Amino acid sequence: MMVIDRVKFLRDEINKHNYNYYVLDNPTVSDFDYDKMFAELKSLEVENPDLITPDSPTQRVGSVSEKFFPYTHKHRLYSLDNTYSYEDLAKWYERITKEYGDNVELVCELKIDGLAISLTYENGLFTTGVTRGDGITGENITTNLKTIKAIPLKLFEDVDIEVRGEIYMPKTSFEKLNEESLAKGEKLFANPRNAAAGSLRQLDSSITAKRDLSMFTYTAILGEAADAPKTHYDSIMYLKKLGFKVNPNIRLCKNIQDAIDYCKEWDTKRFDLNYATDGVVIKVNSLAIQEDLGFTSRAPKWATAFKFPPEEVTTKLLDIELNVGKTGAITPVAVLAPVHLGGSVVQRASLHNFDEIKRLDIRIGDTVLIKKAAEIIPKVIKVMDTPEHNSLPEVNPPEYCPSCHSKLVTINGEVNLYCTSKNCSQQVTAQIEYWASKEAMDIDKIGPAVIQQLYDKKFISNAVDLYRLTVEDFMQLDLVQEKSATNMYNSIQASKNRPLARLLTAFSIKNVGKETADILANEFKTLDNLKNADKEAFDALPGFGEKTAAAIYDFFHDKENLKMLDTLKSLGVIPPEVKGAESDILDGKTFVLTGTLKNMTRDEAGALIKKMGGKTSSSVSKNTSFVLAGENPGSKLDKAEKLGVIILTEDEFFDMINK
Ligand code: 0OX
Repeated sequence: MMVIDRVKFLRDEINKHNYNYYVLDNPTVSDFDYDKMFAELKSLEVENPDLITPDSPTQRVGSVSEKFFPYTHKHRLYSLDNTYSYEDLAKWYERITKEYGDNVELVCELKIDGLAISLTYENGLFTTGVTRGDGITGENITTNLKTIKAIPLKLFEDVDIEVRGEIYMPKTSFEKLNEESLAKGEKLFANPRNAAAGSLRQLDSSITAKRDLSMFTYTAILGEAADAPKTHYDSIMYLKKLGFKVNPNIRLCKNIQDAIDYCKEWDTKRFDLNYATDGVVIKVNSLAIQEDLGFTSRAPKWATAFKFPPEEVTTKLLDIELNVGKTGAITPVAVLAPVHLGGSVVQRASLHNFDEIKRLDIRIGDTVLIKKAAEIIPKVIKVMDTPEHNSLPEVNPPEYCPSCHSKLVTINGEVNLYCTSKNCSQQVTAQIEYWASKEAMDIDKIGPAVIQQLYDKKFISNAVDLYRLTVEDFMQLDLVQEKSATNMYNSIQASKNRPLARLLTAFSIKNVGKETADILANEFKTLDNLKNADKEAFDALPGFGEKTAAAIYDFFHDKENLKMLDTLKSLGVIPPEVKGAESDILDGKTFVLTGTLKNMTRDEAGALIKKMGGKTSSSVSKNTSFVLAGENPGSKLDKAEKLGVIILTEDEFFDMINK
């Protein structure tokens, strides 16, 4: 074979594998074989530089530029009108149907939260890639864009075309990048969008090449050829045919109701995706109607965006409050100027601990970026650059408990500060609140306000005292009548025989949450067995570290705690003995559930797994035995694939347990 043929073969082969992996998400070669072919191509090209073509995969690696050059777009990149309301969507559609008749077809696309760019291809070859800029002029970042493997260097047809799309960084890659930066002591990115922007802005494109960036293409600027697509949907299919990566969740809709249904569906499903989205873009499907509708001064009239409630906003930090938790841990809480975030008004955000305050250099009076996290309470992720920041005083960790004023301590080199007083009122009320919570003893008629009153009026000084209260006691609380007093009393009585795992959870032992308590209860069956167990027995349990084992052992060997256990028993708080699992077919197996299951909810599946002797966990690790994946699985599936964890469909899972 001539060298030129071998070079062409390698180029096409590598490009095909790139396309399968980065555009279709369907790997077709091992890393080893890929690297071998790449090295061979590289060395043939070094020997024969005249054989290098612009679409060679070797042309994706970077070079250093001094600056980016401005580039005026041939066709302006418009903005998008947007709304948070379905009513506005209906009004927008009504204006269109008035002119073009009922049932104007629409296309719904997820609005990718990345960076808009424009790519030009001449004769099928990628020539120029430009940032959006102000829509009229952007920056030429072709060299950086060439490193992104989802961007084809050569199309499957030799056409002249300009396309637009969104560059993004997958959520898991963003997290990994931040973990690495943290380890190296480098600056962290606030979100995947900033990480993508920072990666594209590199003058040294070999840095961009190392970042996992991808692109969804959503606009084709087409010529007037007779066989050119006539609808937006067909133009997207055409982009796909040319070799571009398009978002798979695009949907053709008959009318605005279909489009609203799409928005509602993705309002929650989007959290299962491995890329950030901030809304839905709704476009008129017919290109003829699009052209007829035209543009306002800033946006097309034929498209609109439905925005999901924001997950991140900036606001002013008014104060830092100190909270004493049920374990005595002191957590700083941000008091914020109220803002809308993720569909509700937020006034408080978590600051984790004082190391975090120092790391982010948070000062009272700062403007901060807050983010809705998986937890209910949002967190502060970044301080915005403002002129006043430097003149504000730094925040120092407290020395004394804000509630009982005892000296705070650190334990085992942890970052948290602890109040270790047993008579700290905030700590004790936090423990009682947790005892009564849904997760623990589930005393549903006793909330934080009632607990605070009972405590302040000295009816109770700990959770055990709840079981001594009478209906008459409750009637002495503010605004409590006989009926609700009876309900409160009854809900306490009803908690007396909760399962052992719940009681163990209610004890607020450090590091012992619901899942750990489940394991302890299943393993030891009774409180007496737990009291008699030695430290090694706890240490030997799967996933139990030395510290957790010690905390449990110490709890069951503390004089006051043993007295409390006796008192609980005498008051009738007696958990039934734990029976063995109904089957042990899943003994020792840990499952992670993701996506929507057809035949049951994830909670039901979790209960079934436990009944069969298995365990569930919320995150995938090398200790995960199986991932049970339903429809639209999230990033957990990607992680499982990376770690080589076995992925089961619902049917395969049923086959397994029915064996
Ligand atoms: C996105 C996205 C952005 C076409 C004319 C105005 C908006 N972020 O995912 N823009 C558009 O379309 C342009 N579509 C999208 N899917």
